[in-house]
Amino acid sequence: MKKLIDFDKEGFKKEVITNVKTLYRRPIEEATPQQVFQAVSYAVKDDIIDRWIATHKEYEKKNVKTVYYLSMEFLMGRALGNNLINLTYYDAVKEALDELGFDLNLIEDQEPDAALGNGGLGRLAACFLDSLATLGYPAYGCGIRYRYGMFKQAIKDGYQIELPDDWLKDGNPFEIKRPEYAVEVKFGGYVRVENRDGRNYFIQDGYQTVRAVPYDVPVVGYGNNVVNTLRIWDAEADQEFCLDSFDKGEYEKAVEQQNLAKTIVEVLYPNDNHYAGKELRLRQQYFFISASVQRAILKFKEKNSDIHNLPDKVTFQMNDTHPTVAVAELMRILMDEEGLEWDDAWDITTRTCAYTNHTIMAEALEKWPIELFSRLLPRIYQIVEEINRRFVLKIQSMYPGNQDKVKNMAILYDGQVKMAHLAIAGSYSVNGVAALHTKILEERELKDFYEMRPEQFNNKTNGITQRRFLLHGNPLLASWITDKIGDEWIVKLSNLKKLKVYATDEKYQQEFMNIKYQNKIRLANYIKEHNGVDVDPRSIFDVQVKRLHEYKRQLLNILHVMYQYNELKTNPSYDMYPTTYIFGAKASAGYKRAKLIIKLINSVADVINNDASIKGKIKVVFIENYRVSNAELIFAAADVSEQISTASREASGTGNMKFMLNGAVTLGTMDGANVEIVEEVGEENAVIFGLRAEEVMKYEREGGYNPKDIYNNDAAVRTVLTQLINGMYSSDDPDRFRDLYDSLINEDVYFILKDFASYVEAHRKIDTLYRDEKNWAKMVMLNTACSGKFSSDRTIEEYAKEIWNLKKVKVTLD
Ligand code: Z2T
Repeated sequence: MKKLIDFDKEGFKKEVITNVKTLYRRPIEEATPQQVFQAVSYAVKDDIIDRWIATHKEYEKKNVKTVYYLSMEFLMGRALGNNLINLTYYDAVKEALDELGFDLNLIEDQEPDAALGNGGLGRLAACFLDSLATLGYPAYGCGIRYRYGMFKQAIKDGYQIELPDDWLKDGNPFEIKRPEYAVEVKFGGYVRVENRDGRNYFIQDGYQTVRAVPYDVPVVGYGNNVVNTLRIWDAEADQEFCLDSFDKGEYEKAVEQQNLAKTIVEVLYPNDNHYAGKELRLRQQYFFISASVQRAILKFKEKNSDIHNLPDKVTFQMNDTHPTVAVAELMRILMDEEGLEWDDAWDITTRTCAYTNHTIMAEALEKWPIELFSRLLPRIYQIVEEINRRFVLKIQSMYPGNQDKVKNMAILYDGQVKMAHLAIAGSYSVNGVAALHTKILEERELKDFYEMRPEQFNNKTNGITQRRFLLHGNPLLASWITDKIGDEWIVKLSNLKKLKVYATDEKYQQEFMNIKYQNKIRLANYIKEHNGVDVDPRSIFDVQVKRLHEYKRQLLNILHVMYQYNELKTNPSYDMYPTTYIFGAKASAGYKRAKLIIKLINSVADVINNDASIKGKIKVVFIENYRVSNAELIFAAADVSEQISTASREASGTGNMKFMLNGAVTLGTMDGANVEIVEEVGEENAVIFGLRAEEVMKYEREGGYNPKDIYNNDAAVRTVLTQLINGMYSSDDPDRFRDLYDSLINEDVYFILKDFASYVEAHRKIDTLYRDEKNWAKMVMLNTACSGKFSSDRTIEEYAKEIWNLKKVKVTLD
């Protein structure tokens, strides 16, 4: 498999030298690493372009069905290394650069992450694009070209500071602006009716318009010449309108127009699993959806004469409810521009749109005030009203006289537009992202919708791409695996099961654990350089990296660290294996409690890391600015994977899969995809604790539980809680963490105290297991060996067959 794509090393070196010369008028010896990065990227792009053109020629020739993955977020990370990997000449380029006197790793470090996403949902979209291209499925990713992506996190005095992510400042060598595909998007104004040939047409007037201009980013498939497109939209002022305004002397209007365009794509909202209800966010949604859907229809019409065939050629997959205005926008285009009647348009729309749900967290549900929605999108609102009217009629005919059903399922209710209901009404498929999550949707959250149309519901357990998170992120393990079982795992991860036979062999155990050790040294060096903290690579690396959210329970983790520290200090017989607790997490800028938890973690780190009396048994490290690029280092170096969400709350999780793939043991609750991880690897090769989802939901139905019972009965818990408010970790301000204390004592909605004892026990078990070196090695090797299911290639095959009905395409270069 290695030599899938030819590589001309001398030619490549020449091209890099030429690029440095023409871009910077410099000889290669004097080029900065950033300049070399640019020069190498342009050389790589040259190879990509031919395949990109060939791919689209093939798609057009075959007039294939295409999926449009509509997403507000694509958390792509860096492109250069990934593109080299997928072009199958990463090692060759490394060699070529060596010969020119540069280290590819350092060159890769010059590239900013493309952080156009928050966390799991955005990274999933990026993994899906990688798998779609690798499997040869025709696909577009459609999103927004945010001027500023996910903020850069700095830690100052233990507090999170948000800094702007100026990711485009040096230019983005891989993107291509496509002004020839620009379209207009209309906001505001009013709707009037015009009668033409005896049919009423609805016309939006008095609107403001924004020009949507696409930038195309290549998505390279692994070793197969396929290059798909991520199309991200930029907003520009409408030039003609502006000129017109200048003529009339309406200078202010013109400037206003400029600003409207600029602000739309200015910044990614940094909320994970949280709906903030900002008008600008709705503008962003309609902006990229209108542009994407318009362009998709125009493209369809180039090759197809009958709009009724749209569902045979196009699927719009909506990544959560954020793109759900697509349902109404498609209706608008079909009726107002293609001249179809309602029933026809609705039939086409509901055979073209599909919806993925990513959370059951109530605070994430999008419910737009009708006042705002109708003012910003008057024609779209009219259409939503009619969708709702007909949908409510359907509910009433199925459940005569049952007002509860209308209340629970209507799209318009209580002065709000409920986007999830619109998404379900307008889609032919509704899927959850892990088996447990889908079950909870069917049995609880979306029960009424499931009962109305059970065949609409399906599960698609998430996955991750092994190309980035093993082949690129963990080169030592990748080549060890290839030595053992060949390299087909790169495109067929289920092959990893062939590693099972090595898991009990001492020689191979040593090789595997030595690779883990090398990766721990690599991470220790990163931590030393970025945190100034020394960590011992021989200690257990216990890692929790993910967005900071109460339901993910980083607080449970750090409370346990505080507990262990107490044991070390007060219990002479307490013995623990040296452990390094590693955290990485961004908190949404407005999420006070989450930010306080970050401060607590850093405060605990300060105290414990500087207490010589515990002889380095515990170290706590908070890795600043956790993101895709440093995640690759972190997963490779982890021994223990903390997946400790309150059961039922984490829809799937995908970090859990990246840890497993890289040979870490899951310490987790029976939540999201953890359930399936345990199913694959076996209970004895994971450490599971805490309430089960059923139990959590039962408590909730019965009004919660009483955390004071635990406070009163568990002395260790009492001590730890008291330390939140006695200044032990906040001597300058003993009340700093009182909010956390109060929330735990009074409500504890995430069952942290309830699960505490069980979590302590789980950690004891990890400690014991780790000391048994051979068994531990076997466990981690089996985790890698059993992770095949969690490739996004498997996930995408399921979407392609069961939802999208896509056909694979082969691309050859002539
Ligand atoms: C997000 O990252 C997720 C769900 C959301 O619901 C929003 C965002 Cl930004 C609206 C996550 C889930 O929390 C996680 O469990 C899941 O693995 C991931 O989406 C991908 O499905």
